[in-house]
Amino acid sequence: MADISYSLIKDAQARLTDYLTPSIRLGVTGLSRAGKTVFITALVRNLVCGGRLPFFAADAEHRIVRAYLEPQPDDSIPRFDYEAHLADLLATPPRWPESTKRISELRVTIEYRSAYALKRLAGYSKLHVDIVDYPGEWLIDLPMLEQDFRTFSAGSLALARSPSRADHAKPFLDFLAGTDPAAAEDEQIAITGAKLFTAYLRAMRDSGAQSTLAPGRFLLPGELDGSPLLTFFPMPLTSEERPPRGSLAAMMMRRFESYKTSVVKPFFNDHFARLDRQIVLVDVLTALHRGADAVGDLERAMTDILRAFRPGANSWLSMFLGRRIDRVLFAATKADHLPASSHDRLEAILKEIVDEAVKRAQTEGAGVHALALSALRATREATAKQGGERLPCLRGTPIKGERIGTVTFDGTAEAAIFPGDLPADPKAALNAARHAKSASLELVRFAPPKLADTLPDGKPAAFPHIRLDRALDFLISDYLS
Ligand SMILES: Nc1nc2c(ncn2[C@@H]2O[C@H](COP(=O)(O)OP(=O)(O)OP(=O)(O)O)[C@@H](O)[C@H]2O)c(=O)[nH]1
Ligand SMILES: [Mg+2]
Repeated sequence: MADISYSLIKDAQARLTDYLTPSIRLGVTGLSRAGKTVFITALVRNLVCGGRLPFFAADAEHRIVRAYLEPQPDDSIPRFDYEAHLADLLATPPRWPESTKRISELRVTIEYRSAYALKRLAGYSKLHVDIVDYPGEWLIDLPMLEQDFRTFSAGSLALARSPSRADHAKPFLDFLAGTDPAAAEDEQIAITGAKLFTAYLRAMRDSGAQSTLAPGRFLLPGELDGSPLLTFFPMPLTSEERPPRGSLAAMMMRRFESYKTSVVKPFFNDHFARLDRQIVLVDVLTALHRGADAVGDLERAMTDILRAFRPGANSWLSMFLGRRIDRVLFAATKADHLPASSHDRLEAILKEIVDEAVKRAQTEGAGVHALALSALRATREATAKQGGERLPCLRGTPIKGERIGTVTFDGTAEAAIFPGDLPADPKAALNAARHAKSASLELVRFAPPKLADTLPDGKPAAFPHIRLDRALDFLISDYLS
């Protein structure tokens, strides 16, 4: 009996301590393939293994005692499968983790020595970092909360008819031209229209588009696949009046509203509005590589995203969001595709894009920051001889099937790649990219580096990265004072 009550008291004490431990909710997002899973896996690995993080103030000041995983506080969110993603990276040969399509969460607890002598008297301090990984496609839905079906349709169709999209949208637009909004509602027409609209969104995404792919669940339906919630499409509404009851247009309008109520609002309330800090991972290099359309699209996407995080004073979101998310970091991922001399330049280009997006979104840019990083460095800097000259290059193992010119890589051989330097002037570089059909940037996908699980002394090995520590510093350092 005494034993039981003792253990109950211990348990209650542990829970109270846990309750009193400060926590920070860190959102990690980015569109499909931006690098979210690799970022979280590498970040957690470097924290728990005491990796080299010289620009992470608490680590540079030797104040981190240890970091470890703990059960997450939210039972209803799937756990981020850190161990499985790690196992992929440590496999022989190493492989990148599988694509993930849903929200997930992981709690890392950091034990540290406070920078303040008084606080140190109480012993080590603790911080829970709750990392929430969610698809950027969901974020792009948030502006829908401010729209009715008429404004959503007008915006969505204007974009579909724009020159860079009209080809992909043609089957859907042709279908729309032959469909009467006043006709009686019909499930089969709704299904056909939604399929064609989704095919257009998918084609845009596959061509590298990063913006206005709303509704986001059309591309990432998950458990909603086939549900009436996703069986609608934008329709031109000519008259100002409500469409007649029982018409196709009324059916689309009803489903649009249900999508907002059943999909977008719960995401907003249960996840988005609870975040303290946010990192948005952006594949800037692929946009630069693809040329003008992709760059224009990236800029539009950044504006949309900023409107979600930094809504203008009169917006619907600002009423609900308050000022909870006080820092947003945009990070250009996969910087290891460039030589070190270009990392600052990539960062400067992203800053330029962010500054302009801040202006366009008519928000203030306070607390918005940009940097370039590689969560897991897959290349090494090297020099190669060419015609008697020594040139800086990158060494890595391109993934099977990747090509440069006439060379196709087999996935096993290492190669020296000359990706080319980014221009020194970010404004000029961005202007050139806005007009270029394709950039002069060589881009091949690399296999993950061969990583050791443990060091010779048996301790777990940290992973190589570029500027991951600076990201961590911006996002959480002030919580570790
Ligand atoms: N070279 C290099 N490649 C990276 C890095 N991070 C991500 N990648 C590449 O980008 C791909 C996508 O990374 P993920 O982390 O799976 O991206 P994600 O955003 O989680 O993707 P989804 O789960 O599909 O939304 C990987 O398979 C790698 O090919 C990096 O730091 N360096
Ligand atoms: Mg993922």
